[in-house]
Amino acid sequence: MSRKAPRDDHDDTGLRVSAPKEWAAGVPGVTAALKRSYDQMGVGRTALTLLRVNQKQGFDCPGCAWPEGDKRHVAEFCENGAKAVAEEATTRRVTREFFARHTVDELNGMSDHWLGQQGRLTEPMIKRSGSARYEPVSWDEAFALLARELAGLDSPDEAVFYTSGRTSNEAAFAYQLFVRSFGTNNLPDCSNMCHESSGSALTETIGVGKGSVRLEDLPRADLIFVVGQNPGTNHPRMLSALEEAKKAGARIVAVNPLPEAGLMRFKNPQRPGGVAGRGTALADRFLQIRLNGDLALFQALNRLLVEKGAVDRAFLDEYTAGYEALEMHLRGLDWDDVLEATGLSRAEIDAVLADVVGSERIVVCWAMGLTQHRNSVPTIREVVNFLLLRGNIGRPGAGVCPVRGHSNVQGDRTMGIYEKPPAAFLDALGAEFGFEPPREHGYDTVEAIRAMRDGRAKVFLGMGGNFVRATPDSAVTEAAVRRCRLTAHVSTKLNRSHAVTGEQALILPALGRTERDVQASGPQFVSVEDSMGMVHASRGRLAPASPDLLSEVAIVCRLARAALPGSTVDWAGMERDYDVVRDHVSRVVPGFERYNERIREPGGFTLPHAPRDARRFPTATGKANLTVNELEVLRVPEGRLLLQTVRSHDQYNTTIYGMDDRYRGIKAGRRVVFVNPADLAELGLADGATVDLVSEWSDGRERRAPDFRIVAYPTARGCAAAYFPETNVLVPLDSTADISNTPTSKSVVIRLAGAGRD
Ligand SMILES: Nc1nc2c(c(=O)[nH]1)N[C@H]1C(S)=C(S)[C@@H](COP(=O)(O)OP(=O)(O)OC[C@H]3O[C@@H](n4cnc5c(=O)[nH]c(N)nc54)[C@H](O)[C@@H]3O)O[C@H]1N2
Ligand SMILES: Nc1nc2c(c(=O)[nH]1)N[C@H]1C(S)=C(S)[C@@H](COP(=O)(O)OP(=O)(O)OC[C@H]3O[C@@H](n4cnc5c(=O)[nH]c(N)nc54)[C@H](O)[C@@H]3O)O[C@H]1N2
Ligand SMILES: [Mo]
Repeated sequence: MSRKAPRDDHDDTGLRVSAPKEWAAGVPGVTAALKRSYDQMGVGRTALTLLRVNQKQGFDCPGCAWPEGDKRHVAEFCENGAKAVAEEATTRRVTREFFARHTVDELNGMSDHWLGQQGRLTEPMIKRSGSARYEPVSWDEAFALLARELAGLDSPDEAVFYTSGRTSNEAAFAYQLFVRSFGTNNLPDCSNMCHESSGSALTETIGVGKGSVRLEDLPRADLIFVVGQNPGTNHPRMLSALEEAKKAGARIVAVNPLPEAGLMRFKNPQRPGGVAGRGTALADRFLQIRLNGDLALFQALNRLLVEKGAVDRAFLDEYTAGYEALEMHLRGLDWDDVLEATGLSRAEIDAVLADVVGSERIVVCWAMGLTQHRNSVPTIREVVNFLLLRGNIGRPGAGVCPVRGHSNVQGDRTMGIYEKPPAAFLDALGAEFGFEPPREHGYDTVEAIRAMRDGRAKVFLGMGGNFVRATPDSAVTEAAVRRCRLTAHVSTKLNRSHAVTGEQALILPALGRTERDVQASGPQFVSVEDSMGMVHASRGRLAPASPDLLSEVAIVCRLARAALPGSTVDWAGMERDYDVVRDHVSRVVPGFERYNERIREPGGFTLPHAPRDARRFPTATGKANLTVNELEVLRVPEGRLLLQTVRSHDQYNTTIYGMDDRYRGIKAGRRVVFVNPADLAELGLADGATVDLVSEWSDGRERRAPDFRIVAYPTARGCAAAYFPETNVLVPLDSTADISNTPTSKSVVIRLAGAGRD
């Protein structure tokens, strides 16, 4: 086979590896952020833009969904937030001349990094049937084409409407209304690949699919678990909150196969103390767990709590259901399984148990390390058991804290971006707009790919995101997308989804968060919901990247007018004045009463959360449900490793900011695979060798990602790590989490092949 990896290692010449860092943030963080901002935006624009991030009169940082809190610093951003802003506020532009110079196939030959570095999209573009290139198209013609293709389908269910998590509440609400007025619930979103497992587990157990912790709970906690999360890179502002909690006396337990820099030690760039010195040691305890070992860990802790009688009887009796069954199940726990699955010693587990028993108030935070496995939903249910056993939900300083990814992914779901909408939501939507919304559940992300692959879906519209690159099984997904009659993307930046297209393709360039949004009634603002259920306004200040951009709200409303000529919805009014959208929301979505009034209060407002606010659990039993979760040890065949696909420090999902992963000691390259030195010795492989990653799955098909450099790294035994999206080709489409259907991007069985081996 060919030894060449065409588009990804493009930029990898000069890869350098050094020892991983122990600490995160601090001065290098700020310097790196400013340097990248100057490169992309120049000095004046950098100052103007970064000072507005997350201020009460400014815009919401597009980086992550971590909340802002009441006391804002002058510079309420982090290195990676600054990179996200610089990516959007860049002064580079992709013009019609650019598209005339490059065929679509040529663009597909370029790396993700190169595509993103070309700058902001500036005008609508079309790739017509049979043409090799994009050419300019008017907005009206673009909407007319979409309308024609949608009208030509045999059923509305032959169209797929994807959403990424940066879309504002206003745009998301209008979008789902359009899609349901058109007649389908095919509304997959990035959440299907992200925190879907959290939503599934929390809805079943506590009745609300969102976290129960607010920012002010962290400093009140005695013990905080950070499980399957790398906040130093992905939620850097969370480190300040953890530092504050520590100062107030909390202990922190990090559970992770990798010793992630930010969890070990933190230098706060917002304070003078952060500049010099060693910073704060954050984690008091580091449990270097094997991939997929968390269900076993929490089940073991629960077993010990029950055995010792260290449970909160009064709470369990009053608020929960299912204790007897859980107790019986836990008594049958097999300790050999626990030690094998976790890779931890009994002494390590006993030590954490002592922390737990000595703590009145406990918070568990988690992210993708828990959600992207086959048993993710049972794992998160077991975390809920753990908290419920000692009454740690619905009181200050305690609770569940799933840390969301995209800055408005939680809000989009609240606004109805969901392929399985609850009946009450559809009833309210239908009553408000006088129509009968479709009731049948739609496709999630994985099902949407299958439908396109099998010719059951023919038109794809993406509201943000990078569908072909973020999804699993890249070869399968790309072939599926290519079968469509039309693929269209509402985007700010060029990405691979513009280069892997259906027969016809549209690029619909949108305003970003940082930009002024002026409609016929005057300047507009939008709103977003953070990871902790706070809703607040976001106002851009920069001049738009091009005069031909439309806001996402305007794009939806104009598309709806073109595609739904008989619609009685006041699309023009919603486009004219976003207050009109918010008025509708206030009557459809519970918790948004007086939306327009409360969103104008400084800092916004908090959505109600029954378990958090009143220990009320709106579940089937009316109580918080303890659950019985079968422990199956994920055993990997001889000579194989379990691979997790992670983010480097220099990327935002599929957007590659740069080629370094500073905290893990990687410079100028991304095709690396991190493996424990003891595993390398057993496999007879050496640090620095080049191998192919070959994924082995029960369908018998081999999936291969060629040419990765081995990096000996202190990860847990039997485990490997490599960056996504280069490794998405290895994740089988049908390998998904039970119940949530999330691709298992954190447990892929691989072998290392090449250099004379296969
Ligand atoms: N700068 C930046 N910020 C981001 C993003 C970005 O790409 N760049 N992406 C945003 C998005 S959409 C999201 S969802 C979040 C993602 O935030 P994270 O979830 O922090 O992102 P990942 O890089 O996927 O890291 C997964 C972490 O879980 C650990 N892990 C993996 N498997 C297991 C396991 O089985 N058990 C345990 N205990 N740990 C495990 C990994 O070692 C790693 O530390 O970040 C958001 N913020
Ligand atoms: N193997 C593997 N795969 C994964 C993951 C993993 O850990 N491993 N993580 C998964 C997760 S957690 C997620 S959330 C998904 C992410 O999936 P997506 O959300 O689909 O991907 P992104 O890379 O965040 O999308 C980036 C694109 O969004 C567009 N964009 C940015 N800002 C805006 C905006 O304001 N408006 C509009 N209209 N467009 C905008 C830009 O054109 C940019 O190119 O990936 C998933 N895929
Ligand atoms: Mo995500």
